[in-house]
Amino acid sequence: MPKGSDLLVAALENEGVERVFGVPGEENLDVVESLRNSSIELILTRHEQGAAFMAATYGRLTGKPGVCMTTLGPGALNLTTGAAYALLGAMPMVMITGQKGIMKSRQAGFQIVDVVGCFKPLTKMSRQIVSCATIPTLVRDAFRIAAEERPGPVLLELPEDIAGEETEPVATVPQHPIEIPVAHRASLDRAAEMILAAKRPLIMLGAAASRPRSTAGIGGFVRRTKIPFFTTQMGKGTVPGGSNLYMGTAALSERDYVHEAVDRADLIIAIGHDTIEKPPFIMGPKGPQVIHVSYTPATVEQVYFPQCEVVGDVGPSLELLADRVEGRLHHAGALLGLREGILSRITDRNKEDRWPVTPQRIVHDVRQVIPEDGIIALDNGMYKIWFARNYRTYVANTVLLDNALATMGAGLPSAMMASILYPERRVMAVCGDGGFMMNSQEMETAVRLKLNLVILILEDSAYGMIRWKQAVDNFPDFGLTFGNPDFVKYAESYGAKGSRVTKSGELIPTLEAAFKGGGVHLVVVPIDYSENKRVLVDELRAKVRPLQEPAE
Ligand SMILES: Cc1ncc(C[n+]2csc(CCOP(=O)(O)OP(=O)(O)O)c2C)c(N)n1
Ligand SMILES: [Mg+2]
Repeated sequence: MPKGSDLLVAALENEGVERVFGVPGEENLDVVESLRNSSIELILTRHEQGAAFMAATYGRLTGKPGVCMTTLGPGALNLTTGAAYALLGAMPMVMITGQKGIMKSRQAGFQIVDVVGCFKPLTKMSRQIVSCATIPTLVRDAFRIAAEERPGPVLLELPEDIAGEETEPVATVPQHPIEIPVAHRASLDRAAEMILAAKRPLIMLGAAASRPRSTAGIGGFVRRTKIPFFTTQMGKGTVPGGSNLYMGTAALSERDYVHEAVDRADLIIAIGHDTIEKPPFIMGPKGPQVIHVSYTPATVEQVYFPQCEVVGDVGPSLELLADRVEGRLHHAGALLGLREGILSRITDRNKEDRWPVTPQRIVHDVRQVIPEDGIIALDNGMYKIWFARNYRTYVANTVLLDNALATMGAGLPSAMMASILYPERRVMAVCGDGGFMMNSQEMETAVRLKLNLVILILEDSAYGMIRWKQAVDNFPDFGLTFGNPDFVKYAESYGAKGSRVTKSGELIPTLEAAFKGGGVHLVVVPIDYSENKRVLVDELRAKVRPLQEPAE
């Protein structure tokens, strides 16, 4: 007779799950045994956070929920940051946590916290499984809820006595395809009218434009309308940045060079914008009109209140919108004249030999060694702004960054997931010396899995982004510096390779050799963060004047 855990694992197989990431506890041992007898691989990580970041990234890259598993109490609580990462980032993920038996209580309150309650505000659904008979339906529902728009995490708690209970066989619930409705004709007509009336239109690609199902239809819309576009940090790559309509990426909310175009636009077609991102521009009373095109309605915020919404399956809806305006747009390229100026000022000083290396040069050099389909996964730190702003992308989801929860510690695990999914592509994690150390133990997982992965560490011996903000706000320099391990020896102690860059001209050859050598290779390079103030504060303040007063 099957056990509850067999039903759970059969239901996961029914969902096409290939891997479960996690750190099991004794309450998960029946599930571990059922996994041993299944087609699903159990990937152990060295912290539950790593498992959650990997599962969430699987969801982000495939559109199908990634799965992670932990024990009760302490293990489950270590999933909270990963749950929030998936919730804010709209990444489908299923978390399975253990629990003490619910029919008898032989250990009183030992290790018991209300995990289901804890995860209610961090998930789309958080449920305890209370009987074997409901396992197939609950699992089907969990996967469906996690994957449907807006995607996100769900949690199923499986108590150990239900997991170990022998039961009659219960059939799995078959999957069926879900079609998303296309936007209503009236909203398409209204949007078309606004686009036809615009004198200086601009397209913005946001986070939901990067969903695997989004990308084809959006490229078509940009090509057919010939309206120039910019992206948010999480919208990079959906339409090639090499396109002659690319105006830049809004890494700051205002007063960057790209805002010279944004501030002059009279209409912004915001495709897939999700207000969990740090605002790419700030709507004010006198600002441009905004059309919100996405799978779900806009969230109205002080800084984002679109006047028109086109809600539905993004690709097909945009096709219908393009049908209405194609060939009738006389001002499509009105803002294109600003393009050269914006892009050339961004690449300023990106070949300088200065030591330590400037952020601009690091972005430039990384681009040289990453082919168009190669993937960089960023942790969170000051360099994220430089990469978002300066790194040109050609393929969707080739810059994995988190401008939603913006947590430190996800860079390495998300790169590991990309490397597992795309073993033939170059994958690099880009981390600060602070963020890397938050999940550096996953180096062991990466070595054990024999991944090919380069980890680039930008060393300033500080929580640089906060130190920068401290300086910008005129606080004294205090409390934000630290020491580092010898990163080369640290990598070697894991059985990985390690290299230190000692002059700026060495960065490209060191990275190139690291990729060619294969395996896990950590490269550490000192970074000169004086550029943060020189460019992102002084230069922009002097050169970019907003056309309108920003909203309060
Ligand atoms: C888990 C977490 N803790 C704290 C922060 C706040 N924070 C944002 S960036 C940053 C500093 C990052 O330092 P590092 O990784 O060394 O990158 P750097 O800015 O120095 O390049 C901190 C502390 C955060 N985003 N996430
Ligand atoms: Mg740092």
